[in-house]
Amino acid sequence: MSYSVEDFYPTVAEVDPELAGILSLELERQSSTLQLIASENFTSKAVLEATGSILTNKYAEGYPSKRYYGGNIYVDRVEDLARDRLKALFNAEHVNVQPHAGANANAAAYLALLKPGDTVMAMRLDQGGHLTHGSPVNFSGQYYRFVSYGVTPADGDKGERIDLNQMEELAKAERPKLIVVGATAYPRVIEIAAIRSIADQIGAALMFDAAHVAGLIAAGVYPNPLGSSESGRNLGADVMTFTTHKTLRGPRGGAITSTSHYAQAIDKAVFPGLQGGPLEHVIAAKAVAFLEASQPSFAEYQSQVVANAKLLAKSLEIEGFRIVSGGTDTHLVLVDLTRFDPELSGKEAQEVLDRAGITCNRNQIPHDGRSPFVTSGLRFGTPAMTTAGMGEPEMSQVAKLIGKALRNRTNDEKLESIRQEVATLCSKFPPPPFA
Ligand code: DSN
Repeated sequence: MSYSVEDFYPTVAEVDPELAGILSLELERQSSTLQLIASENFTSKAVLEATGSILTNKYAEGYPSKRYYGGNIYVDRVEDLARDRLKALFNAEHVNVQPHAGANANAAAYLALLKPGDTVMAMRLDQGGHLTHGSPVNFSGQYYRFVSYGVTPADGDKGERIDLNQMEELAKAERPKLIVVGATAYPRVIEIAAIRSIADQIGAALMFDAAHVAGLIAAGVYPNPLGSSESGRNLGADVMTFTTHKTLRGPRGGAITSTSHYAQAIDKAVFPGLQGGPLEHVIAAKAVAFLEASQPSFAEYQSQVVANAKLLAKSLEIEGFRIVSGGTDTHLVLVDLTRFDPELSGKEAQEVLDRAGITCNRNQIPHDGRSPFVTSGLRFGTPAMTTAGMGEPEMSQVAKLIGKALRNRTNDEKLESIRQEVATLCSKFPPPPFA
């Protein structure tokens, strides 16, 4: 008897109507409200199918041809496919597609490059850095000694850039073993060459956390920061970690690329250092996403993501908001609410926008007087709604809806009518899996 893969996919509705009901509500939410969280996207149907595939049944500890379990003849082919495609996508000497998430990828990079207690220099969390860049509540801040750099003061569209002078002084004073760049809320391109030269002055390794911008890099709309150890002096990062589900538009997960110099250390750190069995169904979906990201249409998509973010920033400025760094070079826009209304916190603004069908997240802004739980800012991103087909005219409409909702934040009737406007707009742009 032979089976086709379809035989293995009874619907959730048949097996578990309770869960199916919740999934339907979430589907309705995703397709009738605006998804403006900068770290989210809509994957393709092919990525969804691979993520839900029978590969979830298989244990495969180890790496292709070096597994600790039998029966991996096809799993090896899947993981090799993902690795080869990722290598080509980023022109990388070495790749590891097993990290379960971006945080795991960062943990593995630290495990490969550092010993507990070593000094690491990374971006301040309130100026764009990530929890895994040394937050005291995260393993990174507990096992390593982090020192932090920040951004320059606000100065129209020239300020709030990574402060290279501060970075150089701090590097010379603290002599970190590793410098980490890359951020979760930094809208500008990071100039890797200048930072590489700071790292070289003190003999530090350089890691680029590309969680947010990996898709932009794959498409060539953001410079590839990964260096090479095969061409003499390394002019870029030694290691690049990233997530596969943000701008890269794949399944939830992480990955690492590095120069060949760090290949063995990275692989040993991911397994057996940090993780057990790899999620081969997710690795299959990563393979699909890497293939999709290598197509010309993906480059067009990412150019539109950036064009939409630039227009969204300009339109929000017209609505009376201050835009951190005066604009954006990427997929994200960081809004300072204090000029719009000093009384309005990021927390309240996020909750009001949720009621109006506009999903985003509150975020600290540089030198924020409010805590990370409250904040004075909002972060918006264009990857998801660009996938759904929105362009610049819609971004200007979205900015107006945001301004209108926040100006009418105590008026329930007004918020409900904005929610209807949002639903009408979204109905014209169904994301691909629902189209
Ligand atoms: N979830 C990521 C982001 O939103 O940027 C951080 O982990």
